[in-house]
Amino acid sequence: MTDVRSSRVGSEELTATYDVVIVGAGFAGMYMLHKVRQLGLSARVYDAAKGVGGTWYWNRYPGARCDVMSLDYSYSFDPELEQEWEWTEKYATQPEILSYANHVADRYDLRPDIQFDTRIERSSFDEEAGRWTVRTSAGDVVSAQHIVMAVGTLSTPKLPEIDGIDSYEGETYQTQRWPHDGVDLSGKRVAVIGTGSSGIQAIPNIAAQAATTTVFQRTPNYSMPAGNRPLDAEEVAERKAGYPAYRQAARESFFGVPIAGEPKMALDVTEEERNAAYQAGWDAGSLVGLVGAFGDILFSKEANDTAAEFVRTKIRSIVDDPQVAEDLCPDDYPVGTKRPCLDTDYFATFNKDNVRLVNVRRTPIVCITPTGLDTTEERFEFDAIVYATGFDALTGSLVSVDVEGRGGATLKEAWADGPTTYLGLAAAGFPNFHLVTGPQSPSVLSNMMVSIEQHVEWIADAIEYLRDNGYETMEATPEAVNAWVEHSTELGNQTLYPLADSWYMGANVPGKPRVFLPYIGGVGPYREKCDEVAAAGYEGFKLV
Ligand code: N01
Repeated sequence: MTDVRSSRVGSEELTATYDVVIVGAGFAGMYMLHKVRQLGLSARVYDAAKGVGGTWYWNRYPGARCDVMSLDYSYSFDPELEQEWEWTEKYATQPEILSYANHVADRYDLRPDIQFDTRIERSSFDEEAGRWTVRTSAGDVVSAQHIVMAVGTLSTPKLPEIDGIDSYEGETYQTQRWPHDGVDLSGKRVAVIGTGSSGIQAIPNIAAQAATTTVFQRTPNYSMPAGNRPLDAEEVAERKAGYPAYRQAARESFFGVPIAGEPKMALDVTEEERNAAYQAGWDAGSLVGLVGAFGDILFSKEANDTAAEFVRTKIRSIVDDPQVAEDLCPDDYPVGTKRPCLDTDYFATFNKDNVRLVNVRRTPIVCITPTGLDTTEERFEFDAIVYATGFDALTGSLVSVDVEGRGGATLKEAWADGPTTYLGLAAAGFPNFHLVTGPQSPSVLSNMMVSIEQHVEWIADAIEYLRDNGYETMEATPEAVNAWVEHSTELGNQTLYPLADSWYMGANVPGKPRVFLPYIGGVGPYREKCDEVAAAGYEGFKLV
């Protein structure tokens, strides 16, 4: 047991005691620290990286940029920050977002309470003391009343299960762990495996340098042109002048980005009207441009087919070689049910003489060799292989920490059949264990900044409520968790998402339970539900 006064836990000496331990120094962890400090509480943030920024610290591949507009993908909690910071492009580059993260860390003097280069290895709940004991890779053993898991949703990189992967003797790169000093691929024969958002952003940039670029594609993607451009001073001034109302509209919206007007249904309008709306969505260069064009696209396969065919027609019009165009056309899952992508010249890149597409559905990769890779039909030699093969999303980074809750039960065991949370904020059996943008919350189906701010503020309010009302712990009840999981699953099943083998469904990780991981009830309605729970004295939580 932890005796805070004697600074010991069992036989181990405590190195420190905090009110709150925060795991992760990305946008969630940094804001959480800021909020906790405002409550006058002590906190320590741990992050395995050597700097702040979370996903934007690690994902430095060429072409990495946000695909939510920079004027939306930014904190709203401080009017001075949002007025003073100057975004330069419609979609900010990774370096610009990282410099924003560093600016935030400096502006609120966050660094003294952040310990970099340190992983949380084990956290266990001491029932008698009602506190967590947290052990880090740096040898810290700290006691905390609360743990906030601000670990991000896409933070545990995933390599493909291909035989011989370790035998390769050339240069190997992963988009999710790109070298910080950059990579010079000029004159090299480069393979890229993976055509999700990361691959689709990286491939045109790699192809601009490399002697040859060979893209190994398993599943083609519905990608639209980002239409990136410098921001002009007038639009920035206008947005900044209207920020309070705009941010509020984002909080109340479905995806965390305001969409004007009530959407019509695709099947209620004429083909001309439909295609005009899709064209407008395509031209807008926005993730919600196409999927948000009509209210039934994510719910009706027939409606979805009209949007999917629109994208396929575009791909065929861009790509010169008809067979390559067909291979690039997604046709076995509805548009929007795998994360859509925004690109800059992705499809046109396949018109270059030195770029080749290999459809590994037709000719699967057999193995990686010391000098390249073999498909069922061909032997390839490369100077470098780039893996753009994604993440163990939403749960990977939560269960990789050895978290022991009440009775020594681990989160990994508790979630063996899929995550079970209350509101994506808490899990039964894990008191004072708070999740930021956890599974079964809108998280990855939203503008992450809006969802991060909502969760951080909700958690900070809850911690304050406990303190001010003489409670030590809060814990989601099994009944509340079951009801929320049932509700979240039911909503997911009303959509087309389960039709795709996506990371939303956990389908990209062998052995991971196939469940719909995020919450599709919409950012605004979800926020209302969370606020109601808090207003009712944290209904669904047991407060002790
Ligand atoms: O990862 P992914 P990502 N052989 O999982 C393929 C966010 N993000 O890093 O679809 C061959 O989407 C796999 O094929 P398949 C965004 O939310 C945002 O690109 O499983 N291929 C797929 O093509 C995004 O959704 C931004 O058949 C294999 C690819 O690897 C999420 O991060 C930028 C394979 C993985 O795609 C993840 O994106 C980047 C194999 N054995 C990322 N194994 C922006 O904001 C896997 N693949 C812009």
